[in-house]
Amino acid sequence: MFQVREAEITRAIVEVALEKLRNYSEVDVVIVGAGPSGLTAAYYLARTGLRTLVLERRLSPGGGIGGGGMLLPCILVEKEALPVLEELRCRYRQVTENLYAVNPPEFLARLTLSALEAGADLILGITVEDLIYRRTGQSIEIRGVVINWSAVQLSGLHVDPLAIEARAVVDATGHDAEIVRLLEKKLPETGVKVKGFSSMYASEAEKLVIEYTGKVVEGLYVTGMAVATLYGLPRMGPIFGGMLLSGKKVAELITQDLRK
Ligand code: 48H
Repeated sequence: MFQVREAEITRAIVEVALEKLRNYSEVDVVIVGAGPSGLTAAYYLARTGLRTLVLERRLSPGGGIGGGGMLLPCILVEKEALPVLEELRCRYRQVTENLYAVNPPEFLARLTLSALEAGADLILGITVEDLIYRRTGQSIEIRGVVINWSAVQLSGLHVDPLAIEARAVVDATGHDAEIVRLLEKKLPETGVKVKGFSSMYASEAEKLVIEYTGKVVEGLYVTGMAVATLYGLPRMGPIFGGMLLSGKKVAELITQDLRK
């Protein structure tokens, strides 16, 4: 027999959720977006012991993974990124000399679970709508994010947001590069100009997306497809090696910076 009272359910949910939100009012790293680059970054950051929180607007993680290539249920990863797949314990099979196929649901489940098991946390249904900043001398430092429920944003109701302080913020928002766009719009003195990603050139795009991954201004980093959007790099299509290696690189850079 199920013995549970409605009031008990409400109390349990409110207690657990509010304790979580309270604990996350200050963290080491906030990652905006739970796509392949953001989740990979979360995995590598959390493994170093940094308190890492991923915020995702939608009600499920994975970003562009679920869509495969034009909705065909296959994601491709190049051989350079196989060590990451192996660490995530994600199965793959070789298709050509350089390309390996993974099953999208397994890939997104493995990525998510690996990040969580490493100690990162992920909150769904939250949209990052603004940044916290401080001026230090001539330069600007990002110190966290301003958040609201995605449902509130969709409703158009006027509900003031809350904020999370962080030592580092990562823009992993994909094609729209929403967080660096906030910088461009609201803090023009940073000189940040979002160029928009260019047409497809897969091999060049994969190389450049990793090369350009990194710090944008003090406290703000960019990874994944948002890198291509920020710097006007070519797009790569449905190959994900660059996303994994970009996520890994940004985690390494942040780990070094926060240890200084
Ligand atoms: C909270 C937000 C906000 C916000 C967005 O699109 P993604 O999968 O991003 P990446 O860069 O990890 O991976 C890109 C890849 O999926 C892809 O599409 C490729 C490689 N395309 C190549 C090509 O040629 O087109 O995930 C971004 C996530 C999504 O889940 C969004 O919902 C989320 O970020 N998000 N979450 N607050 N303001 N903006």
